[in-house]
Amino acid sequence: MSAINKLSVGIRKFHTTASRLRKYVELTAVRYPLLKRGNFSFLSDRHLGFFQSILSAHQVLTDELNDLSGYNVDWMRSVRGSSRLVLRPKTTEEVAAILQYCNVQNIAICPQGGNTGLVGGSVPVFDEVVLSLELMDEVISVDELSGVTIVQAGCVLEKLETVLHLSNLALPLDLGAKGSCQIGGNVATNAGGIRLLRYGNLHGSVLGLTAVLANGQIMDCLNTNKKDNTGYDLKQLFIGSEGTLGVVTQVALQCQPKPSSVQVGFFGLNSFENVLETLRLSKRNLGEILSSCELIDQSSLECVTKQLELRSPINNFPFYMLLETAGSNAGHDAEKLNSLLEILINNGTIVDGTLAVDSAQAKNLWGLRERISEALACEGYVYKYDVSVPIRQFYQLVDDIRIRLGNLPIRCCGYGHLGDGNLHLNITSHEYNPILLNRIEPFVYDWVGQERGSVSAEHGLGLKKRDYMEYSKSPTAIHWMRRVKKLFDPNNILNPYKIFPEQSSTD
Ligand code: FAD
Ligand code: 2HG
Ligand code: ZN
Repeated sequence: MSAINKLSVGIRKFHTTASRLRKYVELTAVRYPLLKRGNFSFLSDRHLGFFQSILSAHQVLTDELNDLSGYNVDWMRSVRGSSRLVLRPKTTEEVAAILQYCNVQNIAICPQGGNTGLVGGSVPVFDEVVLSLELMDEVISVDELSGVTIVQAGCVLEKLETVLHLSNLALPLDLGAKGSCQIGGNVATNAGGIRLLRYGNLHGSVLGLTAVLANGQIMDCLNTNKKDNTGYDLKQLFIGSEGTLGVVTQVALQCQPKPSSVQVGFFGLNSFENVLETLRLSKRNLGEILSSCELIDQSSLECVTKQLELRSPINNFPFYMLLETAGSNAGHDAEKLNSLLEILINNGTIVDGTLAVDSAQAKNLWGLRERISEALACEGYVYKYDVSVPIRQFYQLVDDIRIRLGNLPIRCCGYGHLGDGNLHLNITSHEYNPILLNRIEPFVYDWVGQERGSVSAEHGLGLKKRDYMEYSKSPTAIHWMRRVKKLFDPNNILNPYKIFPEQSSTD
């Protein structure tokens, strides 16, 4: 165990460009004046004294200027809370002691992982105490034979990936934020990412977890068996619960054999019909080795190349696709990909493209896709929509919103996990513009609702999407979700203001 933790793995915290950091971030309470602070206790010296008595000095941060600002602002720099305290427990027991006390004292808590969430869920809205998992970053065990890996929730995804590679294993999930996001945050958001097509979502890959409930009780669901039908599978409740039902402290993951052969191709296409045909034939011809199928439109590529000074091997296509295969036999995999490409090129579906010859090239191609969010953030304020839509309608929403918005925004672009029907529609303007926002919303949600899509495919609801849950969930489902929340957290101390719309007195 300890051998794993002693490994020095150089994890790159994925960088934030200086221009973004300079951007002033309005307080959430000011930007959203209708939000009302819940009837929670205000932090007192007595409370602080208690936390200082159970944690060491470096686990209790109170310096607003030097320590707290990064925990109060989200990655997008779009919401800002005013917490005066960050607690950094190291063990499940410390988390339990904190929550037990907060529950009795009526202190609101905002659990925080790597703070890469995109829906305003990971930072306080008002003065909630931030409970950061960042010091709980140990890889507890890795079993090469079964692939079962147990890890503390605060472990950064990229560190875990590096450790797993040493045992010839691979994670079942991967995402552009892997240099900063934590496995606990991934579980709490049920993060999707670029491998979901191959391995499915975390409801399948998480074998077990430990969560601390609002009252401080430790719920041990750290199952490591592949099969376990002994009653309700309670761990599933915490996957995607966005810190509102409990704090995840440990996770048991089903990992996969590391593929020995990976191929990455980047292609230009002249129409969305051709995109769909490429998806159809890729699924059919590549079968089990297809590991990613991503779409990038012209505007997204233009943004990522311009803002981050990246170079694309091909240009001037309305659509680009990034295909990846991952398998165990290089010759066999290459044969499959080549015969697919032969068909697609001969029938004119793919016009131009390139195949990475080594891992450095593959990384560069992936950069053109994975760094789009970062590039968009350089343009100013980003209106982000992460929707599931029927695959034939995948791009229609981007076309429709462009017509609707005219030249109000800087850019409307669409990209995403085509193979999973998950579109990332992004719109940018120099700064936050409520008039533009009112042109976009609720239009986008109505559009998605009519298609019976999902208004949040993978990022969750957090603060920003909480009022739109009803577009994708029935009133009965929402009613029972509220009942579950009440059962687990009767005092509503865990991530208040998130996921659920404000309840009217008649609800
Ligand atoms: P945070 O952002 O800190 O928190 C997210 C939510 O989880 C919050 O509600 C928080 O309260 C809660 N939480 C965090 N840790 C815990 C815990 N231990 N217990 C209980 N609750 C907790 N998302 C995708 O799904 N797919 C992608 O491809 C993807 N790509 C991204 C690329 C970039 C560049 C960025 C910036 C973000 C991306 N995201 C993506 C969004 C984000 O990275 C994921 O949602 C990620 O899972 C969040 O993990 P985190 O550790 O940063 O959690
Ligand atoms: C991705 O797939 C992430 O790159 C982020 O989910 C999407 O920023 C976005 O809209
Ligand atoms: Zn995504």
